Amino acid sequence: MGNVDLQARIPNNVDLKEDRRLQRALESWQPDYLQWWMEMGPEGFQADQIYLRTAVDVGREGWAHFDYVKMPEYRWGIFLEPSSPDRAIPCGDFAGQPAWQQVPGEWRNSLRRIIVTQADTEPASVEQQRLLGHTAPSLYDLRNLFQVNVEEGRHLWAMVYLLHSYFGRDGREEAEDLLRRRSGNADSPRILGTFNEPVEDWLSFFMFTTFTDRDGKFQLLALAESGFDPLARTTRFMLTEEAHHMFVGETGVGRIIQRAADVMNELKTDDPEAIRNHGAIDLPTIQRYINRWFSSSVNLFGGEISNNAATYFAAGLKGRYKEEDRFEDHVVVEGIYEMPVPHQNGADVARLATEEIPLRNAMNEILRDDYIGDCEFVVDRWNRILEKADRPERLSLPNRRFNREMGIYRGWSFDPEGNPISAIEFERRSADWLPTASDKSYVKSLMTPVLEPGKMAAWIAPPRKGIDGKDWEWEYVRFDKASVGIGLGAKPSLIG
Ligand code: BYC
Ligand code: FE
Ligand code: FE
Repeated sequence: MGNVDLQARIPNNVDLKEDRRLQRALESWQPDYLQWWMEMGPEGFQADQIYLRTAVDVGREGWAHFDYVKMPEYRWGIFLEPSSPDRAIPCGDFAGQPAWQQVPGEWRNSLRRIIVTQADTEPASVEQQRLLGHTAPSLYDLRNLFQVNVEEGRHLWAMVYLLHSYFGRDGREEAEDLLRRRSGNADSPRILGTFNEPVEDWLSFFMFTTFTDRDGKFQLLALAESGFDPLARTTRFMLTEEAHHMFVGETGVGRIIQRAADVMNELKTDDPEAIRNHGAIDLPTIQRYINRWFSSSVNLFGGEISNNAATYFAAGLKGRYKEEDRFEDHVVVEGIYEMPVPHQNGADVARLATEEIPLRNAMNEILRDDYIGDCEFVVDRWNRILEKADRPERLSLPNRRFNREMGIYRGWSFDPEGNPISAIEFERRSADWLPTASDKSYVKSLMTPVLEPGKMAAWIAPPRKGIDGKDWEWEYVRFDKASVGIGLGAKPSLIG
């Protein structure tokens, strides 16, 4: 593998110029990608100068280069972590054998399917977020949104490189289909549930980048343990970018909580109506958004008891989080996972009975455990904000069984503590637990753009610092004079 070629049409560190066929295939996909970006990428800001970081190297230091760029001119590239020549398959039936540098024939379809599923989420998230720029609370936040968007675009490139490079003709067809499906489209939706749900306001965006991008983190961590070495190496580099997405989400929600706490202290009340009248978002509403986006993201780990997951592990296609460091037994033919499984109870309330599931079949649930643990840390840090503000209120994660649409808990009702309840009871309480129409319309009513340097919307506290050593007040986006006024509504603060 060569050094980084930044001058090439497609920047890369995979010696693309040595493989003319592959280079031609990717260069012919590139204009389709750009067309998709113009149609489905951030609406209304494509001519503006955004202060973005671009990947220029994969080294521990200095891989990121910051500068103003117009998004369509962003240098989307292909970057893999360096290979280690003696890497072995970390887990499953072939643990210890040399890692695959080519696709193992027997698992070609499974591997393609994993890569396509991963790939599909990347453009989906860009589509879900495409209108948010119009309602950004500040230039700092606008810039962060676009940073996330261009990097999700690069993640699509990372997966398309694998499809083109290792899966021949069907890989090229899959790559085209990735630009054809559309988030939320009835005829050709994106593959996984959460990626078809609208992200219409910034509270949802910050919840999405906290909880849904964090599913991305854990799925990528599982793929980083793949015995198929090119997949492991590309996902390892993607993880370095993912960290920023979760930072955007966690600090975004944190700043909304901060603002709520400040207003409660100022008004000396916790009455949601009073908080709203003061233009902030009350904590019960924030809790309902946590419940909604966490429960949706928990679905993304697949079924609790899964033959697919067992196959992926056995074949060494996916490992566990930190497979090499955290486990002794990497083959896992023995061992059980004790799982509460719902049973019919005569009534429509589930009866949970513990069942012993062979570990390999519980791999989705094992990864979900790690994910939930990580989410708990996030909520702890949010609660520290309340603690520091001398507030008695606390936020929490709902139980994993709450509000599920995939897996063994689907079709049953549970309260946020995970207790089985009837569907009628769930219905009766759902306005306490999930965002209501009035929550949504209140949050939407706050979404008026603030796009002048140094200003911040009133429903969210400013961040402690900005990006790349700058203040948060800095001009992270420079609007193209010619386009101001064209997308009216988009940049009202600049008009007149
Ligand atoms: N929605 O054995 P099962 C990210 C399907 S996020 C709809 O339970 P399996 C990002 C499943 O395909 C990370 N369908 O599941 C974040 C199967 O279909 P078939 C994305 C679902 O296969 C933010 C059936 O249900 N990466 O990167 O063990 C912004 C039963 O399958 C869902 C990956 O997902 C769902 N939620 O596990 C940008 C990694 N869940 O066979 C980016 C790759 C399951 O009946 N994917 N199904 O047709 C995988 O490893 C696995 O496919 C899954 C599912 C973990 C998703
Ligand atoms: Fe991604
Ligand atoms: Fe992400």
